Amino acid sequence: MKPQDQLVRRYEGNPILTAADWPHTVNAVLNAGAVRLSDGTTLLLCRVEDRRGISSLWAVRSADGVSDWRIDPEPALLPDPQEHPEEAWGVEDPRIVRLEELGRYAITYTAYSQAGPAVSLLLTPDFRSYQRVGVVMPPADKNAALLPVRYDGRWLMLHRPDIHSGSNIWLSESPDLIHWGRHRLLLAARRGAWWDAAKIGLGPPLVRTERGWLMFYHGVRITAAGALYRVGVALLDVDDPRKVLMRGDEWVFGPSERYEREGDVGGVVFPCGCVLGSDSETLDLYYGAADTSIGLARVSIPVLLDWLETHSSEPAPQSF
Ligand code: BMA
Repeated sequence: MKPQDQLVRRYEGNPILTAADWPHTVNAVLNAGAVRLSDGTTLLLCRVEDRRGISSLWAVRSADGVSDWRIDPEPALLPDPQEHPEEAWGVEDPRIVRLEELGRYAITYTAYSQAGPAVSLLLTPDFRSYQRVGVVMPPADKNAALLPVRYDGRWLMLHRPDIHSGSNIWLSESPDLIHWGRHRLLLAARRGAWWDAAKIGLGPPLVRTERGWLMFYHGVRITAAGALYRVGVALLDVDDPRKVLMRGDEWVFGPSERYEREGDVGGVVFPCGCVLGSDSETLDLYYGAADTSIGLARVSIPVLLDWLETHSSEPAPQSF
């Protein structure tokens, strides 16, 4: 096996969750946010797509983060088209970050409607009760996550607007989680033949390491057979996350197994959540496979950071 193939190792029991695990008929279970709760339980907030095509969010819990998933009896978040017309076509792809200062988890998710995908924010103290903050980034925007701490008194959010200049990762600031500004381009899709040329978007929330904020992002390449969704890495400055320190040139994780190549949208791996192991070095990535099921893959953070040191191209300065 080549070293690149060992950077991200799949769990041999994949997929860990599928539509067949649900107590009622659903089309697909995919793109889950993830968090380890204070009692050690791993909680996944799964996007569950019904057979109309509309998605809702369901919490599932496991003691070891791998097996024996218990599905909460009620969904965590159902679209509410009456009160929240921005959710008319569903709620999708959550990312979860613990905000210690507020004693809350912040869940950023895609609110989908005829206006396009928007970023909405949901707060919860315990994954039992939820408070909608509402739309924080108007359409078309998705793939958002907060940073867990303020910088200079302001919250930071990474997100992916779809605009004239392309589908790239932006960073915005807020004093109160409601009003967002100081928007700036952080990381742009590459061009031409690159694996991340068509568009890029944040994967799970950033992971703090000794060498910087580790970012996993998905990169899309359009081929004659359709889009390929693969995963790459970048490193941001811990003192100033507006600075990209490194960006891996090759992707580190891509669709290769049958459950990643075949499904509603074949050729897609799409991580939205990760959980740090008790050794503080191992990271479990939870990813949507072919927009159909959920897989688990494991990464050693030091090994990945060492790889990045030798496989990083000079990040191009970003202009507006
Ligand atoms: C993206 C999102 C994801 C999906 C991916 C691949 O644009 O909509 O929900 O997993 O496409 O189809």
